[in-house]
Amino acid sequence: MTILDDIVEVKKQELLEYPEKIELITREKPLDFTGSLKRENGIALISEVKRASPSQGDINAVMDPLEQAKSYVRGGADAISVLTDKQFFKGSFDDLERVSAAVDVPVLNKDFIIDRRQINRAYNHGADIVLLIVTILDDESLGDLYDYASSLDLNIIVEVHDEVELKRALKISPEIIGINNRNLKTFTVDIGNTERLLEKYGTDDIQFIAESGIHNGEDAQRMKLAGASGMLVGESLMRADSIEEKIQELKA
Ligand code: IGP
Repeated sequence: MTILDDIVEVKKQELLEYPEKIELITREKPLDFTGSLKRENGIALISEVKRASPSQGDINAVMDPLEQAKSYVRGGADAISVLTDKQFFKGSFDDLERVSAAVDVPVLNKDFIIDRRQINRAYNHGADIVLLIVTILDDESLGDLYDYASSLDLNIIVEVHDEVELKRALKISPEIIGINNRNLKTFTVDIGNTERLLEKYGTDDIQFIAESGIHNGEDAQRMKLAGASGMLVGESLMRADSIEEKIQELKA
């Protein structure tokens, strides 16, 4: 059993407690995220609100997600990611809702989605972007959840870690693919992963986002040079003394 198996098991248990149907609320259309990725100069930054993680334990337990997100936006973040998994990341849908109500950039609901009802929940709590992690889905559910999230006008990041997953992702022709530099089964992190996959599969038809393990300006430059349109950064922003300086360094 890997930690990822444990997480998916907990998600399945949680889903047993969900109502059979989660009604969608009436809300404004999700904000477009692809626009900020197409920007000619520079690489878009998705800044993550991350209290804790299975690999790091508590990262920053004292911060207020709302204040953190506001600092990210002031610093120049193009989007905010909010973890809603409770057991492993100490996040919540309340965090998501408070953040999305307070910022005017797109907000990503970071969770482990295996069921349409989780997408409804993300939608109802103000998400503009959802994440679909290829390794926890079979082809059929990946296609189904992708189409369903698209039908709600949500932006979708299809997350892969290796070549096999990337090939599976390409079959559904997604607009955005996230390349996770962290192997969720072993926690090994290597930003060379984005470089290797983009060297072979990079194309202008898809916006690629480099995820995880990006700590400084040098790492960010490597991701940009590799051809990433965006990057997702959690830990190093959560631990930064000055968020604004860190963002400047990453986006320089
Ligand atoms: C952020 P980091 O190394 O900067 O804290 O990573 C983000 O990429 C990471 O939290 C993440 C993640 C995920 C977490 C990427 N994909 C899927 C949970 C599930």
